[in-house]
Amino acid sequence: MRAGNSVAKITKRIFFAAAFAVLALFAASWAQAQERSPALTLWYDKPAADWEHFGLPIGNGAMGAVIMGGVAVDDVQFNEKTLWTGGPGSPGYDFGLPTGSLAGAVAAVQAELNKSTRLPPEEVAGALGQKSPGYGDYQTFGDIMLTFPGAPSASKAYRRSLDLEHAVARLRYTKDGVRYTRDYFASYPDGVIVIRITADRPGKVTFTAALTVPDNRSVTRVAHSGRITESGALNDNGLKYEAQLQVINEGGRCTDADDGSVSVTGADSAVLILGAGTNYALRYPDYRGPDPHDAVQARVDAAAEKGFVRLLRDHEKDYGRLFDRVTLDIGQRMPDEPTDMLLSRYRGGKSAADRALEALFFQYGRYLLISSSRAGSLPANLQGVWNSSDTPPWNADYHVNINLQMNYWPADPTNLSETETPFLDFVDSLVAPGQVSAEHVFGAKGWTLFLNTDPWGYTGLIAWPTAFWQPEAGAWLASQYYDHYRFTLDKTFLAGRAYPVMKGAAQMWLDALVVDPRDGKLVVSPSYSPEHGPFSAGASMSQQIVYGLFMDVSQAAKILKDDVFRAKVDAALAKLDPGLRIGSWGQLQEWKEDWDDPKDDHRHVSHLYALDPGHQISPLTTPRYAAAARVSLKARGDGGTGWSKAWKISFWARLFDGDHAHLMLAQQLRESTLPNLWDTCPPFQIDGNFGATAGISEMLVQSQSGFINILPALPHDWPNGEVRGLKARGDVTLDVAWSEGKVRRVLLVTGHAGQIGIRSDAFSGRFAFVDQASGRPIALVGKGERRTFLAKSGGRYLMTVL
Ligand code: FUC
Repeated sequence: MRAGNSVAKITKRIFFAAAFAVLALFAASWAQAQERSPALTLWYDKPAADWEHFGLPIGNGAMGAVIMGGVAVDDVQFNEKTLWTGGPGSPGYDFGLPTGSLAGAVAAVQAELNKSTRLPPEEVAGALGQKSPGYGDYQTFGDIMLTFPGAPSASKAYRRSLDLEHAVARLRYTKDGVRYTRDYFASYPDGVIVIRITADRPGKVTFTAALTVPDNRSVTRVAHSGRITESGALNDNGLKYEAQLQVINEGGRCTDADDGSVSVTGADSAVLILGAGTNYALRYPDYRGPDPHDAVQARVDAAAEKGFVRLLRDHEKDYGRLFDRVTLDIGQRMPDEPTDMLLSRYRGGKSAADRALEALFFQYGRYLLISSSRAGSLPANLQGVWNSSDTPPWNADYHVNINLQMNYWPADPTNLSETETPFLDFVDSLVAPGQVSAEHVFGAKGWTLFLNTDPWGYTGLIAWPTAFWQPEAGAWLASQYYDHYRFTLDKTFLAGRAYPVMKGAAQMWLDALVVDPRDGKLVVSPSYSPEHGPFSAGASMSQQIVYGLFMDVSQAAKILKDDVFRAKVDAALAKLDPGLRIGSWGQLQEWKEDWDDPKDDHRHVSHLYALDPGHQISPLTTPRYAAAARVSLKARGDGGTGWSKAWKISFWARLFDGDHAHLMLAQQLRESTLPNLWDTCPPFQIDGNFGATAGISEMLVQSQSGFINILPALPHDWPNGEVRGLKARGDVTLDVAWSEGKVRRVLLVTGHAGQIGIRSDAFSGRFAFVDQASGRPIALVGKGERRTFLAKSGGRYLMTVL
């Protein structure tokens, strides 16, 4: 009996062990099978506990949605980027401008500054600040509420993921042996958000779909033939909106209800297609276009007709064409653990799993940019396109003392040039209202704006003392146009779009700069270093921005042969204070006077603008200023908001300190990154995601100084790797491979014919440099680390270390 018993026990044990092993294998392979790109997938084993920390974003530029993934109730919050309160139609909207001219008040502040050198922000805001009635807020459009009767509130085999390589979010769970899947994506080619609900057994899909909106608008909602149409207008400004959700069931029944919801019962699967729009138009001064009904209806009709398979195929093709251009290998290995755990276990880049997070974070920035910035809509705002509130932080607007600019830093370097179109369209549209502001505030020609703007051409002032005054914002944005030209060498763009915007921004400063009685130099006055210190004349950042723009305009005018304007700008440049001074403790001064406090750790390090994104400072050409910038940066420390840390990645990269740049990336991941890998200021603010992606690209390739610098700031923690598809100024696409911290191979694909300069320490050793097409060696001119060669348009040049 005893022996028999133990044999039975052992057999039982073996049986259970085997069964367990099979189950485990099955579970693992199931988990693997559902991700096509495990290294580029964010995933979680629970529904989102809240929108901000755990929601997974999808978007097609104009529309966005956040996937929470509740099993029994799935709340898909969505946005359409033009749905804003404020602007024309909103009580008192005045573009931030008073009725009379402010030029006299500006002159009075200038006179006061000439006497007293510095003024408290409150005093200047008292003289120049404006109330901002009708400024407005970016709005949540509403929610698709999906309720699944009988579904559990939680499920064991639960997985919610976002595949960055295909831009598809997915939810999986099992109940009573049935596996349920929901796929979500936002299609740019078809202009809709698509959800598919399936089960692996027929007849198992049952749910109700409804649309909800906040109560700050009128609403009518009807359901007809599985289509929910919801329309109305915002109470604040009368902006019309419409959303349509088409539910298409395969098998089972679909019923419309009187309350405007649609129910599907016993289907094999169902597809939901959402379109949304408003009667907003990016057109000064009324900002109104046609009623959104026809366009929304046509889009949803066409997508419904096309069907899920073709919608998905075209979406993946469109998205992949952009995303696939860049790959990054820094020696990462993605562990099979949820992304929130990957983040919480992150220890600063020492392990292959840490590097998996870093590489994922880099590509996430590219994913977010493609998803929130495509031609035909507004640019990415403080939250990209994602916002669940009707009163979001900072109105989820366009701050232009760093934030909007930073959003577009990764566009050109990470080969996503097309995503800049909404930014350029938007800034173009600011010129007309910005001319009124330049005239009103300074009595100047040209255009500008100040701290912040909205989709309603707000180019005037607000009243917040420590931030409202940023008159160089127009110049900064205009320099970004020229930088886009430097990447693309697109002369049609330069002549037709960039130059008029740049010239207008420069014109404003030709008129508005004043002579500083201290030294006879031209300065901005009043001038303010963002959100920091007193008002003065000629703060470093103000001067560096205007100086940078004038240099750009002078070069552009030379290319375009606008000699008359070039002469004016060159004459002003000769008298302009460049905003570069080394102070008593070796720091780069933040103000014209040596007021810097070595203990100050403010998040803005604006006086390093000339280092990044400007290019007046470089360790190679201006080593003294670079050393001073380093002293300032060290003193400010490694803290700050998310965007501040992201900026510091680039600062350190441009000082060629890869380890410190990497440390800033680590700080950002540790302290300023939410479990869904959104950057947090706090709160959630997307600029830091974009800034970090740009910063990583700066660590690997730089080209701001007229030549391509290969691996200028490679950290010791990334000894081996390869990046493919980064862009350098001069229309060059690069692949770079390295090992043991040294360049091994560089492929340059040149879009334009001309001289290309390269800097690499590989040139001091043995190397081959050949034209890939012919296999023939190419003559390089120069010595040491810097070489130049004559590239063909469409050329491919390979450098190999021997
Ligand atoms: C700038 C920053 C703030 C915040 C705001 C939206 O003014 O200084 O920290 O990011 O933008």
